[in-house]
This record gives sequence, structure tokens and C-alpha cells, in this order.
Amino acid sequence: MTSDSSPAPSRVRDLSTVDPEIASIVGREIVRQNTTIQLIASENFTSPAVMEAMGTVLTNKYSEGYPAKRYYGGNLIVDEAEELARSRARELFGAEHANVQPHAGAVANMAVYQALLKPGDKVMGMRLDQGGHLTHGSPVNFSGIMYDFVSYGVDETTEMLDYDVIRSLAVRERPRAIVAGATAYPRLIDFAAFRSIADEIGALLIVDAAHIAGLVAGGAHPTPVPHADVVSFTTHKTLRGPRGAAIVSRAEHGASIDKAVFPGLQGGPMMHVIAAKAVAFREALAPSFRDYAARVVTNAVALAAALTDEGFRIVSGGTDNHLMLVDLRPFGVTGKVAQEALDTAGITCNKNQIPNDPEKPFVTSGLRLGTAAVTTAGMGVGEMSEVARLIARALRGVGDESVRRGVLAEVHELCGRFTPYPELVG
Ligand code: DSN
Repeated sequence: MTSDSSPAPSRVRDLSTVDPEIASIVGREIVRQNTTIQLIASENFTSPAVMEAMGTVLTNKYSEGYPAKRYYGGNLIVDEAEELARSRARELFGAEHANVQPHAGAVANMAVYQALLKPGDKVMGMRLDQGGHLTHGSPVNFSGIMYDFVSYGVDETTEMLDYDVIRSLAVRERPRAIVAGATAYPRLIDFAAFRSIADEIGALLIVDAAHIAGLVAGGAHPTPVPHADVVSFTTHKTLRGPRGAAIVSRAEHGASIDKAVFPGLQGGPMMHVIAAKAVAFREALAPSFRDYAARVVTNAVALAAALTDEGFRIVSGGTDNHLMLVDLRPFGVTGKVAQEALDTAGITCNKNQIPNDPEKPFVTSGLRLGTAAVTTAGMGVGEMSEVARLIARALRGVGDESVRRGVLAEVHELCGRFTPYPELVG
């Protein structure tokens, strides 16, 4: 209830007046992102333009259906936003069809499976504890419950995909589809090899490019699009867009993908987010994005090398993409302890199982580090050495308050030089 003398809440423009608690949370999160180092491999700093598109009246519109085929009126204007997003996605990835409505990567994968498979079909995917994803057949996920997944992993010695072993498994199991893609695999994925394996057994090839979508768009990772039947990806990781997902595919799968997303799984699309996806695709089509994608990889290679110099073991000996897996066992700390120690020292990352990890998923022996966000913030190869030194110092001094404070002070100084949102204050 509002009194006659005060404006209705919807007319008050200032969040801090309408909801001081949420305003305070937003303000403190701005400070956290501006003053600490973000190394979570699936995160990035999206642009002010993308965020502006998300905070618009497009959030008010109900648009079930697709452009020119909506269930409600009043959609002619937002249709233009979805058309722009679809055509830019097709152009960016050289794809025949695009669906930009999935709210998240997991929903995108669910839609892909629903479009191409029947419950109970056999599918091959990468094991979660070897670098895959929950939706690639984990027994606790819908994918493992609804479909008969068989899993491949990495070679025990090289810690890389062995395409001969994957081929043998595929020939033996004869899945209806093969899922290629990962959330914690630091090497290039050979999509042509996956296509040839799929062709040998008449299987579909589904690529989950969530992590590498920005690298693919920027030419820093070989594209899966010509090889795959369908490619799903999230828009907020290396692609640097709003939180959400999209699916690109061959034209022949377009109608069934669209039907699976809506009405199969989702209701109304988020038109404000779709508009923001269109902005992100436009940004990724700009020549400067190619430079960004290349720098993400150069920084990852530099960070992995600097961490090796500090005494860490890097899984598979290095990285070709935006991320690396750090084996912490030489330092005698678990992933859980390391994540918490680094968090309190101003370095944000996530614990992650390494291949054949003796520790449980909530403890782990490793960390996953990515360079997409720090590269957006402007850091380069020199700063990667500084970051590696700070990580090593923090983890050599776990439990030592003076070490923690010293690292945090240096983190603040570094982030003062590379602030992602200097125009935003908390
Ligand atoms: N949570 C994502 C990641 O961090 O890779 C995967 O869904």
C-alpha cells in the first residue's frame, strides 16, 4: 500500500528507494566484481549495453511462439528483437537454423535430446568427473534418468580425449547420438573426428559448445558447426552475453528443435534476455571480438605456464582454450580448502575434480581456472604471472592471516588497475 502523497512503487525509478535491501546487495556485488579476481571458467563480465537491454520493458511482454507465429497480440516490435538475435546467431556461427529462446544451457540440451531422441535411446557423452556436464548423462540428472547414456572419458596418461578409444566404444555400443563438449576439458576438441565416428555408426552428433562458444565465434577454437547436427551453447560464458542459451542446427532439425523448446519445455520466452543476446551476438561479430578470443587463450596458456613454474601440476600439461585444471596435490591442499582460502584472499574460482580424482566431488583435488573474465577486464600475460604468484602465495600460507591480508591487498591493487565496471559504483 502506498499513501496518496507517495508515488506508486512502479513509478519510483530508484532501486535504492523501492528496495534498499536488494539495492545494497547489488551495490556490494558490484564492489566484489570490481575489486576481486574472477577466475571461474564459466563466468565473464558482460557489457553495459547487454545489461541495459536486459533492464528494459521487453521483460513485460508475453511472446509464446516464434516471430510472426505468436499466441498473444502486441508482438510485432519484440518479433524484431528475436529476428535480429536469430539472424545474428546464424551469421556468427555459420549455421542454417537458430533458436535463441532457451533460458539455460541445461534446458537447451534437454530440448536437443527431446527433438532428436526418444526416451530410453542410447547416447554417448563425456563423464562429468572427467570433464563432461550433468546433462551429458549423469545418473542424478534428467539425461541419465531418461536416456541410456554410456560414457567416455580421457586417457589416463595423457589426460586428453583418445578418439580411437571413443571410436571403439561407439562401435561396440552403437548409440543413437554422440554428445561432444565439456565443462572442464582444457584441450581443443576434434569435432571432425567425432563426426567421422558418428558417421561410422550412423549416429547423430550433438555438440555442447557452452564453454567454448565465444572462442568459436572469435576464431580461437575450431568450429563444431559444419560437423554437428546440432550445437547448443550458453551465451554468458566466453561469449560474454546475458545469462541464457541458444541452439544452432542444420535446417533439417530446425522445426523439431523449435517445437521442443516451445511448447515442449518452455513457456514464454524472456524477450529482454533475447534482446540482450542479440546485442552480444552483434558485439561478437565485431572484429575486436576475434582479438578478445585470442587473448583469452593466450592468457590461459600464460597462467598455466606461470602456475607450473610455481609448482602446480596442470592436468594434461597445459591448455589450448580458456581454462585449465590445476592438480593441487603437490601443494597438499584439497580443492575445497583452496577455493575457500582463495575466496577470502579475493580470488574467486571453483574446486573441480581432476581426472581419476581420489577425492569426492565436494572436496576434490583440483581447481578449475578460466581467463575469460580477467581478459575482459583488460589483464594480459604480465598480469597472469602476478595472478599465479598470488594463488601460490595464498595456498602456501593457508591459515596464515597475514598472508591472506597481504594477498588481498595485492588483489585490490591489481583490480584497481583492471576494473571491469569502472562506471558502476556500489
Ligand atoms: N555451471 C557451468 C560451469 O561452470 O561450467 C556448467 O553448467
